Amino acid sequence: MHTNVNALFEALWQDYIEMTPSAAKVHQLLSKNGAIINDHIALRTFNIAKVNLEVLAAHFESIGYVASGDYKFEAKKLNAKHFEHPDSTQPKVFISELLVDEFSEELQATVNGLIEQIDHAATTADNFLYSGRHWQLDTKTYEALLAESEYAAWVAAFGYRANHFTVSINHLPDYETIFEVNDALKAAGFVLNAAGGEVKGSADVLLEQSSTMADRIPVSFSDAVVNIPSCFYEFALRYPQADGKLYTGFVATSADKIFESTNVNA
Ligand code: OOG
Ligand code: NI
Repeated sequence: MHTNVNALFEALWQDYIEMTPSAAKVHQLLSKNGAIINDHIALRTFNIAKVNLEVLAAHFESIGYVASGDYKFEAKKLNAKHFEHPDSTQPKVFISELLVDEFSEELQATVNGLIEQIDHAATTADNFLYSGRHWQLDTKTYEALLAESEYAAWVAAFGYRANHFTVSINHLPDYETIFEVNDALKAAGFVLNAAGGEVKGSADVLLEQSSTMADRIPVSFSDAVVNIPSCFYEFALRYPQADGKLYTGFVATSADKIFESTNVNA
């Protein structure tokens, strides 16, 4: 496991921009007058003991991150937690896991078959969180997963890596509102996730979020190379709580729609 927070995020970022060609362009567009501060990153996994949420979380807990919120997504059959670092300038981390046992016998058998192919030692290696796929996958299996769960298909195709980075709008000198950010993105030709409206949340819930639709990149399956949605970029504006500090949690009804930024049939 990494011992240095910055080294871990730098490695996650390098992998993420390889998966997400638009991210470097968005980063450039928004960072004209200064560095970008990341609000959070997100990772996805299956709730199988070898690779569950806790296994991913251990990589962050070992460098000081603390579990700070629990979320449930009943329709998508997902659980999630978010983690915070004592140094509040470090990105928050949102980790979700698919409740595999709530799906068909076929999906369970497929996912167990993928996870069995991972070398156990790989899950605690320095690079696990940006190590990608550890298994063979053919297009038929990908399509079968997709029919039951967009999320399952995404993890099967991409494995372990940041699903998105999130720009903190609070720290962008040139933008006051999320609408200004969205307008700049659309004017530059980026496509936003409109599920539930382009802006998820509101000042009332202390968090507004928007995201691009995931890029499509060529992915190698065992039988073909196919363009499928990879990763996306998110934008978050946080509001102060009664105590004056910015809200640091997530909003499940908004997150539910952010997940759809990697949908294939969007
Ligand atoms: C996570 C979706 C939720 C947020 O900021 O609410 C999320 C995912 O797509 O893996 O990131
Ligand atoms: Ni997010």
